[in-house]
Amino acid sequence: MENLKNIPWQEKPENCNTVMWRYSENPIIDRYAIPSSNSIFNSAVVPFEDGYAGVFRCDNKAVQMNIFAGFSKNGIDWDINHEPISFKAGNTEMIDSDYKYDPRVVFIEDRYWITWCNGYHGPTIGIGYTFDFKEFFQCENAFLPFNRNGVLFPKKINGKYAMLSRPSDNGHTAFGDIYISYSPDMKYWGEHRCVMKVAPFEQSAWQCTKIGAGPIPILTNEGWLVFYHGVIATCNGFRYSIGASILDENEPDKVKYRSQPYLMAPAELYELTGDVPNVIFPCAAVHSEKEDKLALYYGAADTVTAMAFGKLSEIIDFVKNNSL
Ligand code: BMA
Repeated sequence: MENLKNIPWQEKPENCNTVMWRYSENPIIDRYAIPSSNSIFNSAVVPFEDGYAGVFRCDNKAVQMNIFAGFSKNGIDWDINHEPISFKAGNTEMIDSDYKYDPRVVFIEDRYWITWCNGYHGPTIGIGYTFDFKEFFQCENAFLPFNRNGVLFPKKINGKYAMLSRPSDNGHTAFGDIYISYSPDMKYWGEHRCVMKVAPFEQSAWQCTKIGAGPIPILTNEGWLVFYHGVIATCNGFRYSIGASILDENEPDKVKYRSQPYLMAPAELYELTGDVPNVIFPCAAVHSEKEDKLALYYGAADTVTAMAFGKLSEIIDFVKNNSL
């Protein structure tokens, strides 16, 4: 379990009756935070040296999607590089990429692994790594197109790397369930198993159209805590909310608990308005088990980056006590 000392944090407001609460100074990253950007959202953060590093999705003013490295002392105020990440060849020479978006980052063993939605004849899951957030290496894509929301587990499970993903189509996919795949070497992926499907409309409509894993799973006493986005197709388009599930520690295709109500749904102005209204999309979380603190990073309305906080123990209890 991680026991970070400098978790970004703000106490729960007195009048708040929900399990998670938003940072009062949201959004933490403005859409124009670097000179080229149209929007900065759906981005990943990880503890690094005496602070934090991140991989940020910055769409430019031609609305080309790419990922950029950034650094922060406190996890809230960020300096994002003005140039996108440039990858060298990792475990392959084939590092084609028409675009990159929705990154996740995790430290495993000796390096920081990055996954993202990689444009290769349509979206699929790109994989790369870095030791220092200066030099980056790109590996083989994990899957065939079309796939999105590739999220690595932070350690090997039964001797293999494990990754959640969401097979999709080439458009604004109107379906989507979460699968798990395993790899002995971060190059060849197989043993694909279904983990979670969309919920029945009449039971939990916020997650009835598609679901996709968000931050890196967190190992707790109950199993793997997985925040995910759930989507409902409304008459005005998709609405993205945030829920959580708990997967079995050693057999993570087994769902132990899954939140029937959402943990968070679009409600603040910066979530309700923007380039794509009514979207909150989590890609990272940092936590301390000892301090019982969790800070969640999410993109808001495909435009800006925001944060929310919660007590780990209360989030776990909420998922257990309100399970589908
Ligand atoms: C998905 C992805 C996300 C985005 C979401 C809502 O398909 O493109 O990056 O946040 O749609 O537009």
